[in-house]
Amino acid sequence: HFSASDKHDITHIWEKVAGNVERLGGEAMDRLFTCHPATKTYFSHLNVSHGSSDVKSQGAKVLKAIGQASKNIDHLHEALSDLSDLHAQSLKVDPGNFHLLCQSILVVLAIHFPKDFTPHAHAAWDKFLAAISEVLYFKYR
Ligand code: ZNH
Repeated sequence: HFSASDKHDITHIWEKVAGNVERLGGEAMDRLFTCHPATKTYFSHLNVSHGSSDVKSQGAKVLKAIGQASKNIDHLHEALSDLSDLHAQSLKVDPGNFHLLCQSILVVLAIHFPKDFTPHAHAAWDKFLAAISEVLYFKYR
């Protein structure tokens, strides 16, 4: 359900993110923890303070997974199957939190790539991140 132009916008912005996953991912996690402090409880074993290396490495992992997903956009369930098991079975992240992280990621993209982040690109990325989230909490049911 992604059009050719959705895919173009997703890939185009991902290529700019790819070389900078620690910084951009860390920023997205920082925004998540600052705006929604309750989300920090899932990471109580990590150092969640602003700019910590744990925050950067967690952010990098999340963005890399999103980059992998962008290359498998027509079969996200298969591509994210292991990650879906992890979130459903071990981490048990409340599904309501996914939307909050997606918002943080969109804000980071908008700030860093203002020219590329057109309304169409915004819509495409919103749809893409929502589709990833859906796969990650699909196995809860
Ligand atoms: Zn998650 C982990 C992705 C969301 C919580 N994650 C993780 C990882 C990845 C991810 C890749 C790593 C894995 C391994 O290592 O193997 N996530 C992701 C994505 C998303 C997410 C893509 C969306 C979009 N998560 C999320 C949320 C939350 C979470 C929302 C809450 C809030 N995760 C988590 C945790 C973990 C993870 C807790 C673990 C950490 C550690 O290190 O321990």
